Amino acid sequence: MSSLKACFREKRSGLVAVATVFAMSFCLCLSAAAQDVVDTFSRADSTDLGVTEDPNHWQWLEAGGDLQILNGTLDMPTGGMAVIDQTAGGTLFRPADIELSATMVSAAGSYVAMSYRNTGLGSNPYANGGYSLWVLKTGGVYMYSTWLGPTGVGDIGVQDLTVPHTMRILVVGNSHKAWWDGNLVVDTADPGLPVLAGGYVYLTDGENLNGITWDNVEATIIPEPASMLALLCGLGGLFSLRRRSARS
Ligand SMILES: [Ca+2]
Ligand SMILES: [Ca+2]
Repeated sequence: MSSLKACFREKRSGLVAVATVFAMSFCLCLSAAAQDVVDTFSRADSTDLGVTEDPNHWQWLEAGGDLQILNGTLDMPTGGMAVIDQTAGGTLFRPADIELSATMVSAAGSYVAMSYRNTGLGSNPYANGGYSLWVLKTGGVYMYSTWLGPTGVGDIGVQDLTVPHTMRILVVGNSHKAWWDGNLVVDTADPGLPVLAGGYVYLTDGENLNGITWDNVEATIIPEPASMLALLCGLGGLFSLRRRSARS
């Protein structure tokens, strides 16, 4: 009888330990997921960009030009730059691994670009350390890395950039992938990657364009592998304990 009690106590303390690990891991992942950015710019026309629509309310920083909310979009003049900055509580948006997407229209139709993991602020993000993905109207797709320079990574044929297109970027470690209107157009690795410390996300007009209109911006921080591993271990431990309980 006493050995039965001891066995029960052991099993219960094991369950508590695994549940604690699981809860902590789950919270870690939730805190990462809670850093989502969503903005459809569905607010009144204003030269003040305000904050994003997700519950975090990230601040938009005008890093170049006078940007404005116009007809439910973010309207960016030549040389304009918008940066997702921080929450009112001071949490910084400086992800390393991220999924990023937006709809964009280029008034002059020359090219469109988004920058990420950028190490500095300023009207020319290419002068900082960081990455950008461009699609040219000629159909050339380029990935710019401070460490490798502009690298042609695809050709998708002539594009009419004066109508809305969607760019989606997924960067994890040194893997960079991009989709254009839902089609995978970049799948490459940057062997020169020196750091994974993260950086700013820019919506960029470049220096010699004629304005871009942005809409439906979404950004999600990809949880660190350590958090994911802890979550999987927690789940695995819970399931194995349940299996053992069911057998005995
Ligand atoms: Ca403004
Ligand atoms: Ca909109």
